[in-house]
Formats: sequence, structure tokens, C-alpha cells
Amino acid sequence: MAALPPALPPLPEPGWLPFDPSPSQPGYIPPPGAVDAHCHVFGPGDVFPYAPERKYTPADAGKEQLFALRDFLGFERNVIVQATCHGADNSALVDALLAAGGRARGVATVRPGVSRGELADLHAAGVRGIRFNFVRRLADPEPDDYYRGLTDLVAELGWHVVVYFEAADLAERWSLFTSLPTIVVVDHMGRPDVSQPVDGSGFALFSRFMGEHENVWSKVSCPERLSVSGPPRYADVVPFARFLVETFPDRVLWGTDWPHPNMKSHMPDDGALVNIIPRIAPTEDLQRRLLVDNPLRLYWEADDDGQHRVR
Ligand code: 0GY
Repeated sequence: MAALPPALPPLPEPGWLPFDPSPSQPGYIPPPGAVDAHCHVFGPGDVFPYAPERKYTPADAGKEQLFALRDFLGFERNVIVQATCHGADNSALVDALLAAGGRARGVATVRPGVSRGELADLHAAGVRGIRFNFVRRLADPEPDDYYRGLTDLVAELGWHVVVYFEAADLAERWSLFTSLPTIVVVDHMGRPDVSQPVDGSGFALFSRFMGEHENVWSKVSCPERLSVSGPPRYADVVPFARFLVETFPDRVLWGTDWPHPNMKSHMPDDGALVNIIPRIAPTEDLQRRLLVDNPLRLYWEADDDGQHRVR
């Protein structure tokens, strides 16, 4: 019988913007130990197939390219977040974590029915959290109990949850988001409307969310997704990120969001994104907390003394 031909990698969907293969060298140099705390790996699709239920098909963006970017930009570690195009099959994520030699941690996607053995395997690979996606173009929302059940399960391991939602979802899911028992990390500042003032009513709810709930953290990432004024300075996003960094300096994280899935307007220069850091964290102390202390506490420190700190 003739051998089967090798599987062809899937093509990215029409109009897909690939990541910038040669970003500029940033002028800003991150402090030693800096963590890129929000990035993804995609495939490669012939090795780690994309999920049948996915809402988009990306161009491959593998671990070797991610680690090369980490080194080029001056970071030491990554937190790799399972992307919705891989569904709840965390194989590509786990493969990247194991290849990183302790220099990456992961945020997985799991569904009801996941066993404690599967969670233990994910933990051994470096997973420390799960992500719930409420953005309707990426995932189909579930009732609150769905998220509560999974959160209770991973809380046993000392993990946290990452939530990705649009600004309008915060009021709608307030009772869920404010009652989760773990640390809750919000992606991209809850996607504020940055054409509104930073002290306007829209962002006031998000600010209240963090102010009243000490278990809520925020990634001050993704200016490229939120900006109306655009690259390379993303001037309209900076005040929002800076407000959170200065108000909640021990509960903020920063990440590149490489390889920037679903960007339509432009593909950001990762070097330009790094240059925004000193504009949102204007002192060395704030930069160290944002890039080193906070991510190490959340993703690595528990391993050093066996304690999972909740703060
Ligand atoms: C992001 C944002 C996006 C995609 C995903 O998991 C994902 O597919 O997070 C997006 O399209 O806004 O955080 O990478």
C-alpha cells in the first residue's frame, strides 16, 4: 500500500496578518528577570492541529520563534496563554513549556470533565492557571456555573483564572467575576474604550473592580488592540495602563501578546511595544514590580517554598 502523503499545514485564513519577523530593537532595556506574561504559540498546525471548533485559523507561530523573540527583546521568561484556536487541547502549550527549561509557565484551557490526573500533568509541565474567554468572536459564553465549577477545581491546585472580556461584559458578569475564590487576572485591562477619558464612567467600573477586590489583577497589555490613535506610540492607551500600574502596582502584568492574533488594522512592531513600558511604568521600581516581581510571585514563587500565595 502506498504511504500516506505527509499532512500539509493548514493555511491561515484569508486576510490573516502574520507577525513581524524582524521587529526593531527596543531602546528600553527590561530589568533582569523580566517576564513577557502574555503570549501564545500557534501550532505548527501539522504537528499540533488547530481545534475543529476554532473561530480563526492563524499562521503558525511556534515555540522557537517565541523564544527567539524573548531573547531579542531582553526578556528572560514567558507566560504562554492557550489560544482559542487550539481549543482545550493544550499539547502545543505543554510542548513549549517543556522545551523552555523552566523559563515558561502556562495558562491552559480546560473543560468540565477534565480529570485531576490531567490537571496534575498540566501542573507538572508548568501550567498555573486557566483562561475563560468571554469575547464572543472567540468563544461561546457559558452560564456562570460552568466557570464556577472549573474555578473550584483548579483552586485546589493553587491556580488562578485569567478572564478575557469586552468592557460591556463587566457589568453583566459582575456577580461572577467578583465572587471567584482565586486570583482573577483580567486580560488587556478589560478592553476599555480609550476614546473615553480615563476617569470616565466606563473605566470607573473597572477601576472599582480592582479597587474593591484585592484578588483581581490586570494585564496592562495590548495597546495595539485598543488604540484609536495607533502605532507606534499608542498614545491614547498609555493613560489607562499607567493609571493601573500606579494605582495597583502589585497586581499588574505586562505581555507582548505575540503573535498578535486577529489583528486587522496593522501588525505591531514588538520593539515599539516594549518601548511603551517606561511610559506606563515611569519609575524603575514600578517597572521591576510589573515585569519581574509580580509575574514571578504569581507563576514561579510557589515552587520555591511550596506556598501558593493569594494576594
Ligand atoms: C489575545 C487576544 C485575542 C485572541 C485570543 O485566545 C485567543 O484566541 O486571546 C484576540 O483576538 O483579541 O489575547 O491574544
